[in-house]
Amino acid sequence: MIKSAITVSLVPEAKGGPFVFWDGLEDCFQHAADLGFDAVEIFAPGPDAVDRDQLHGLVEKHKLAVAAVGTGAGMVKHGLSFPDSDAGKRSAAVDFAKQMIDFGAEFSAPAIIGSMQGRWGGATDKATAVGYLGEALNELGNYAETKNVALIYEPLNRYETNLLNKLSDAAEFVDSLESKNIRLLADLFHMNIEETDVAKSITDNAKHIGHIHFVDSNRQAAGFGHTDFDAVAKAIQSIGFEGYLSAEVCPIPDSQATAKQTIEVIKRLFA
Ligand code: LER
Ligand code: MN
Repeated sequence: MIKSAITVSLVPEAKGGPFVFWDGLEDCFQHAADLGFDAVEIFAPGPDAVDRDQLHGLVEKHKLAVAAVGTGAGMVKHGLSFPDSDAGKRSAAVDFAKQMIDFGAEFSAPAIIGSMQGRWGGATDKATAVGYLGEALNELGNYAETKNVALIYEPLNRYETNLLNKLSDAAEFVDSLESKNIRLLADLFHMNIEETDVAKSITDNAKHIGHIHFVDSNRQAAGFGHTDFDAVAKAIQSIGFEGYLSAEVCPIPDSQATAKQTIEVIKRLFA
């Protein structure tokens, strides 16, 4: 069954970023439950930043799941990425991601590798950077498997990474790795920039997709931009997707309107 999720950022440095709620876990869980979401996706500053007892309590109280945990703060807050030319920083990046996997796994939630994939440049050429990324994903995919969660890898648009931008390139890349525990994140905003046909890319890469960032062309809530959501929803249904449609969306005009619009569109399209 398709499930819905809404995002919360606990990272002040990410202000202006595509997260719906910004006022803490309690506020987000309350709104998510009131609106009828199934889960919350958490963007946290680090593995120790969240009071885990509080989070277990909120999950229990509101009967909501944790859909996924983002690792982007590793990059945004700590400057860590897998292709760093400094070996010490590469290994710190992998350690950070492992701790985020541990955090997510405590809530049966996968960790997402997005911004931490970094970029090539300077002392590091593209092939070397892609090699470093592959080594990290492989290690993290195997590590996540021991914790009974998948690892989610997210290709980003060209303005955020110069490594892998399209779903099909990312699919080929993860197929070349030894770990078979890596699923792709189809972020409809990045895909709007990079793919020729978003719906076709979803069906073409069906077996790899484990998570969806459900967002319109302008990074606002579904229906506030120009994405053809009838075609996208048809593609998502045709592949038998059973993961989360998670609203990683800018809160424009505000968090409440964004969340309400998202859940209404999901209910209409996937009734
Ligand atoms: C960044 O643009 C993004 O889409 C996030 O999901 C990456 O962590
Ligand atoms: Mn995303």
